[in-house]
Amino acid sequence: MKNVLTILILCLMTLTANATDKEKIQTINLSVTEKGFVPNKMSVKPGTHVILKVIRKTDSTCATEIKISEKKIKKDLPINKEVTVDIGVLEKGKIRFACAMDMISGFLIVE
Ligand SMILES: [Cu+2]
Repeated sequence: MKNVLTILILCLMTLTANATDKEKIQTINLSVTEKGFVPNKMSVKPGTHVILKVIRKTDSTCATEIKISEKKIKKDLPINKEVTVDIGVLEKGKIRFACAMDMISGFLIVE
C-alpha cells in the first residue's frame, strides 16, 4: 500500500513537472515610481505565462494598487514590497494595467 502511494506521488510530480516544462513562463519586473509604472510598455510572445513582480517605490503616487480589468485582477501594492501578480497565459492582444482609479497605466503588448 505504501508503495502504491509512493508511485502515485511520483506520477503526480512528473505530471506537474511536464506541465511547467511546456509552458513558457516570463517574469517581468515592474516598479511604481513618481513617473508611474516603469516600464509602462512591455511586449511578450503569445502563449507566454506572465508573472509580474511589482514594487511600489514611492509614496508620491496614487498607484497603491494595480488593477488589470481584463483579467479581473486587483492587488494592493504596499510600499517597498514585491508583489507577485500572476496574469496567466496571454493570447495575442493588449493587456492594460492601471491604478485603482485608472489614471496611471501601462500596457503589455502580446504579439
Ligand atoms: Cu490613481
